[in-house]
Amino acid sequence: MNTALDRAAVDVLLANWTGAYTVPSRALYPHQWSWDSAFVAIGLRHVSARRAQRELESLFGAQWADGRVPHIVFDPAAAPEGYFPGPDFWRSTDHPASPAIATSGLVQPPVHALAAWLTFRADPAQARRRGFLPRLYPRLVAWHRYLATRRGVDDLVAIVHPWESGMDNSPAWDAALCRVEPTPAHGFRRRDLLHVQAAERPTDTDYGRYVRLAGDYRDSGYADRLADAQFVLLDPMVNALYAASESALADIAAEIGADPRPHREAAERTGAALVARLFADGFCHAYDVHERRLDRQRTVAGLTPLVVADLPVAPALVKSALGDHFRLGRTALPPSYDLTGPAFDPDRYWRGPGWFNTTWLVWHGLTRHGELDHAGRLRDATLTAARQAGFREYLHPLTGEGRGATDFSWTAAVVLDLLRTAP
Ligand code: 9WN
Repeated sequence: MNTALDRAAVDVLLANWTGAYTVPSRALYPHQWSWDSAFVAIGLRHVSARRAQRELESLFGAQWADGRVPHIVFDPAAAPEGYFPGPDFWRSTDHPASPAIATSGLVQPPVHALAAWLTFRADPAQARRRGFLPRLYPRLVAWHRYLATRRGVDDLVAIVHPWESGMDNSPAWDAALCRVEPTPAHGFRRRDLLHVQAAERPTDTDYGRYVRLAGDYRDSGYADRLADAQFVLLDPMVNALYAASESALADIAAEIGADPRPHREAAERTGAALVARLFADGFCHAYDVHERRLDRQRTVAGLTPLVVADLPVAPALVKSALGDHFRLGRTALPPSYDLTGPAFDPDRYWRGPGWFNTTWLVWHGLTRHGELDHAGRLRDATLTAARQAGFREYLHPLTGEGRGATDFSWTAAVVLDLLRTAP
């Protein structure tokens, strides 16, 4: 049975490969997305280590001169009306730091160094022959430097738009978004609703606010003046991935003969700040920098700090994961938002459905902390969910019914990784 699932996952990755990278979904997302490519590389390395390297190299080929890795790299050959907001909205090529290819100006969670290290480990001899890590390392360092300097808030990294969290309409952003005046719905044309039912996507009001924030950021020249920005949040998942990726950068540095110490120290500093600032009541929460307030709601992002090695609060997070809010191992997939929370909606995008990439992060974190029984049960449940629903973008977390796009790349990739790496 696993052989059929394995073959089907490989087929999705091959079908979504463009020759240089993998689109998340042929219909809904016909360009390259930043954190999608990192998850794709983690799965693709089992099919072709070279292709997985290429996936990351394509993305970093569109890195800006200021170090930012854009959240979307547009395919110049794709129809401009295929995705909104497209190149005409972002106008990246007007900016002196942007590459020649059109991109967005926002970023996404920094999973890349972790993905690069796992990709290297899939075939070290071949990666060394191609000079994969020596070429990528300076780019990864510049990316992290951008986050630390332009987005840094006391050893943590801030996001300036919900899209930067990867969990676009998470209830953790509701309070901050309330302060943003939405662009009226007649001011833009959504394309996502051509492919997915409206009840499974963000609302028009959410979109109006996303467009307003992104447009203001663009009009500031993508300047990262955090004091003036309307939305400045510290997200536990972004910071957990930053810390885990700094640890991966330490491993990469040691492999290529560079100094790993600054990366180990950065990982420790971010891990400690994450606990000090974002941990409360057995859970990690988002923090609103302007309001100086923790949002006490629980989202799956608050469990992902398990990916940080030696996290002192890991036992508390495992306990929270097993409790009534997430029922780890007793749902089809861990929900993206608290099952008992006031905003829980099992169908709508990041407000309840289970997602495979965040599930992989929780699984990876449990494994890192030696919680092998829980990790094994989560893996089995995830494979069952994929067998039943196919490689959907997200699922009803309790029934396991598929939602969103079909043949979704990171779903196939992380399922493949669970099949190939776990015992
Ligand atoms: C906006 C591509 C991306 C993911 C995000 C997910 C969704 C985009 C959208 O799709 O966001 O970036 O149009 O909804 O929320 O995590 O990277 O798969």
